[in-house]
Amino acid sequence: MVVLASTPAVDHIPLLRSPDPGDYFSGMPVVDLSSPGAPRAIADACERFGFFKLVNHGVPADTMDRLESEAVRFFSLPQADKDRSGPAYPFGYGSKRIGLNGDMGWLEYLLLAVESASLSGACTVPSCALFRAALNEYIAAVRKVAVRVMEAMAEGLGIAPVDALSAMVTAGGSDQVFRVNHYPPCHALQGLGCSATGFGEHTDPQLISVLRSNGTSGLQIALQNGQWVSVPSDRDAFFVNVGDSLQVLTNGRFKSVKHRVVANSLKSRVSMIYFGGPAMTQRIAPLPQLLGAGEQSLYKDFTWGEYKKAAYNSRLGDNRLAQFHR
Ligand code: GA4
Repeated sequence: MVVLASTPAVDHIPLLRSPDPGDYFSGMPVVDLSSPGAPRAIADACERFGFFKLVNHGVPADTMDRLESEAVRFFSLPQADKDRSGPAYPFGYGSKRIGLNGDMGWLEYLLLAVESASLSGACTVPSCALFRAALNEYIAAVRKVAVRVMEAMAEGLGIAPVDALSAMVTAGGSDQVFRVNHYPPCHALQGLGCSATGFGEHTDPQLISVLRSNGTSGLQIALQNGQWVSVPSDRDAFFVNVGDSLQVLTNGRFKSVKHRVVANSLKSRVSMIYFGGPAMTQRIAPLPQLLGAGEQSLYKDFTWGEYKKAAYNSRLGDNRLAQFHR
């Protein structure tokens, strides 16, 4: 493993090799949310990859651009100002440290709580009114997209009611998180043929994650054969991930996708991600409508609260679902 020479602010960040350019994800499923074929295409992509690109989602470019510029403005503040918005846990500004168990990445971020369709009142960060307004407008819009996608998933799976999945994130007490990530360019690595880990490989514990980024690439996903492929960036589209909880609800039919972010040596990457999770007491078990005759759950029974606790006790790259397999 190569390790960056340490500077006062930068702890040791593990590096990884850049993939060959040929490793771009050529077969990426692209779903048009406005098309009648969307439910089938979404279910198919979730079964094959646990991941797809979503276009014609209806969120105005303005809503996305406003949040991006507010985020860029925030991350350009002097470090001392940003640190006043920390620590990241339970919610706030964080830099380089991910989670509570020693994971590191070449990024800074804001981790924010969502209540219903906007920032939770308990989340006093960020304090800037314009940034908060941009976040609230974006969160309301992206959450609607997540709900429409989950309804389409139910339709694609052929289950009723249509809100069998989406009701878990719209229910009172649902555990929704929003994250704004900034991956600064890692100039030190320019021309060295390797790149810094922005966010190490992991699966998302929730049901669904909806990501939007600026035009800088860096996101990579693992295909089911273990091959890593780079996802070409598209600032007009969303990228949707199946999370661990949705894998369990579908008894393994949908796959939670392993993904990671590699920092660029020249350009900043800014991404914003909505994570839709259920209420703490929600039981996470295969939906009865999806179990065939005599089909057993592949997983032990657990609640989202139990799974979340286990996730926060784990390292980023751990296979968190393994301990819940029957
Ligand atoms: C991955 C998905 C979300 O970004 C997140 C992450 C969380 C964190 O950054 O605090 C976790 C990670 C994520 C999974 C395992 C634990 C918790 C870091 C970590 C090591 C906010 C989430 O909910 O789980």
